[in-house]
Amino acid sequence: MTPAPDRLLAMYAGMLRVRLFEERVRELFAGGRIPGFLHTSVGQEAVAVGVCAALRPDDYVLSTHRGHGHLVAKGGSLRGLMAELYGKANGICHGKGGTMHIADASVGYLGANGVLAAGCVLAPGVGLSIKHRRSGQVVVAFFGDGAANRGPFHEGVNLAALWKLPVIFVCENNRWASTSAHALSTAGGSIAARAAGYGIPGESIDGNDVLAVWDAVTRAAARGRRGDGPSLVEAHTIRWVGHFEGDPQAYRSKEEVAAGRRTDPVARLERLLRDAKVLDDAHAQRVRDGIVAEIDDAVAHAEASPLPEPHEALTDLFASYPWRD
Ligand SMILES: Cc1ncc(C[n+]2csc(CCOP(=O)(O)OP(=O)(O)O)c2C)c(N)n1
Repeated sequence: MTPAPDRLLAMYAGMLRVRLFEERVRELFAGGRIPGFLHTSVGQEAVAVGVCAALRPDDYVLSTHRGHGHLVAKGGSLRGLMAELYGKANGICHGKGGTMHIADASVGYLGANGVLAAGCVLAPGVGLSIKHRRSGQVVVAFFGDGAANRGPFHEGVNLAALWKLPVIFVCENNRWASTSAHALSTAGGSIAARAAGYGIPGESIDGNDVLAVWDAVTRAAARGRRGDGPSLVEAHTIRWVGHFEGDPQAYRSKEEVAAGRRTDPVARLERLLRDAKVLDDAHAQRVRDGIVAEIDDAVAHAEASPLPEPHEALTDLFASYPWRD
């Protein structure tokens, strides 16, 4: 199955948007403009974009500590996200979520999460709500290869499989869990193969091929919407940058990172589009210029936005319950 040319172009622009956004975030962080501690997803764009391109706008995603790309791909506003990373009052969560606790329910982004594999146990809850409402939606739980070795992954997959919930578990296997190599920390080798233990489909795919990701998630979403239950997709990709910004990466070689860059998912789709005569130099430049202008605007907006007022420190921290007020 191959998407129409306009959808391919949208995937290309989507990946470039994530790439350029994350690269700008890295620069801003290094220059001291963005506070705190953050993880970027440079190199992993095909997973975020391939997954979200296969979803409906009203579908949900549960993200991770490396979640900017997931939010951008799900349709989150660059202005709102950038201002949030700055901790400013105009951010999506009014500056109180930051990189690791941002959420934007308006686009179905139910939250980044600093707790590894937390999305795997939240997803069955979301899936149960979908099932009760018979809304035909699906929910994606993103998690890393390191997170797949935590209990919540197994608990979440078990429950979703038992109750046939419309959940798609998407493992972004970028070969490293912080400083721990996948091969030295993961029994059995394959995370996708763990699906068999729960009686659900598990697929291992090239996560640097946006079309392979889109195809696998399109099928998993159709299965979820039919009421047949969850799927597990293991997308093999590469983190081009440190685990966190400022990571000296003493645990891996420069050659490994250089080899990773040769599998560039953005350049790969660009080549395909150029070969198919769907994209030429002028068009590619227009796409890039448009994205750069949008990022410039998001940075200007974040810089100009105020910090939250001290008296607002406790506002929006707790959900309001309809039966209370
Ligand atoms: C429950 C829990 N344990 C430990 C950590 C600290 N920690 C943050 S990121 C990370 C590695 C995560 O690796 P992986 O799941 O593969 O995701 P990646 O960082 O590669 O995207 C660890 C151990 C945490 N955030 N949560």
